[in-house]
Amino acid sequence: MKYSVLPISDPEVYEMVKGESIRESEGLELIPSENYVSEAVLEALGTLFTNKYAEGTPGRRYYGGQTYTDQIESLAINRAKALFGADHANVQPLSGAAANLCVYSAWLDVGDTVLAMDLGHGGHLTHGAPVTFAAKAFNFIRYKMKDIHTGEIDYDHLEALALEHKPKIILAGFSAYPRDLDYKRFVAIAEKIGAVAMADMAHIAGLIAAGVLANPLKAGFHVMTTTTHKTLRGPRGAMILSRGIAGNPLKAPEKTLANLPTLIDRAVFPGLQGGPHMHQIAAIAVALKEASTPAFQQYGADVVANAKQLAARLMEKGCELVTNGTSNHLIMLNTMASFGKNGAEIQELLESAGITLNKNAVPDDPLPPFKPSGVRLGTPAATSRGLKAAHMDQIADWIVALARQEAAPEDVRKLVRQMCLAHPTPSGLVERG
Ligand code: DSN
Repeated sequence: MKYSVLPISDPEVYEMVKGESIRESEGLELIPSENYVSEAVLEALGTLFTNKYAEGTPGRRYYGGQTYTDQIESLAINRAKALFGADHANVQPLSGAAANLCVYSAWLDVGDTVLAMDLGHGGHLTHGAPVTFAAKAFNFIRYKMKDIHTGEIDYDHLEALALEHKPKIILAGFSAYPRDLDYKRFVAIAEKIGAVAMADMAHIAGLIAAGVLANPLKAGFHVMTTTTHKTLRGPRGAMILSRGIAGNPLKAPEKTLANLPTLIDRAVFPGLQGGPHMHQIAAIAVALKEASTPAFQQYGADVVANAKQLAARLMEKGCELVTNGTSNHLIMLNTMASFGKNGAEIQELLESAGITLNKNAVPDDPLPPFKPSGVRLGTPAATSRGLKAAHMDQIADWIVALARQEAAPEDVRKLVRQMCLAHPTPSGLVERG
């Protein structure tokens, strides 16, 4: 990408942007929640929609001058609804954490109970980890995997917890779980107790859009949150998708399932957020169009095929993976069991060879979060630059050789750079234009 004004007006910032573009171009990104947006998404993100305040929803704003903001937000909403088969979409949440909090505050009263996946078994911080504000306001109880070797959720225990505690929300979703969920089972349990079935699909929204993984809304979930920047390959941001039609958000409706979309709109604004970031919404609209193409369906299939190949090769080399493999885009590698090194050591070692992933706790980890027993890695970004199965084998071999100190980081770094330069990122290097 060419920059003509920034290098002159603020060379300090320009040098940092350029440095990041070199890091992304020459390094191998395996953090499973990261990806590379297209140049079209980047251009939309850099538009003058950033100048505009637009509190409210299309057609019902608190400020004037909304001709194009109404158009762009309606376009993003309609594309989101079509792509995910939702009746209603709110594209204003600034992040996944905000989106989840908006759903909690739309449906729950302080002290109400939510049944969610245990953080240590793959759930997410925003699903009520004790350090969060949500955990102060609501009562979170936990379900887990029945067997960490297969990854199967303990659905019988989940049902028993639901019947005993009568949660108002049953939450399906994860950020460190390498398998798929049985959404119909979640819905059946939620129906027994009249709970809202909520899915947080941040990690796999792109795979759902591509038709590679099941869509919770189609299985009967009431509401689904997602970020827009992971497998979905859009800008940072989030959406809340639901069943049912929204009414006038200016009037407080009764807390019924039929009113859920209106309750959500009111929870986003004025409940928890102010003005939406319209430049971000413009870029989300572009990403949603890209995600509705046959090329994106192929991308989703390739992400999962690559992850399965990477997992298979790591296991062939003697590595221990949580659930013994993957069914989605991510892999949980137990580095203590595989190499006798904690996740932080492996993260640092691989980074010195140009490979980025993140340290992560493994289920029921005896080690602390800053030095946990494993790492989390995945294929969304590597697949966006066109890497295929043979590259996955090579990457697994590098990881194992580095971890076992059979290869020098500076040597691997050169090979990583070569592979990466042969498969450029969508926007490539930042240069003066
Ligand atoms: N930070 C994201 C992840 O890495 O999974 C989720 O919030």
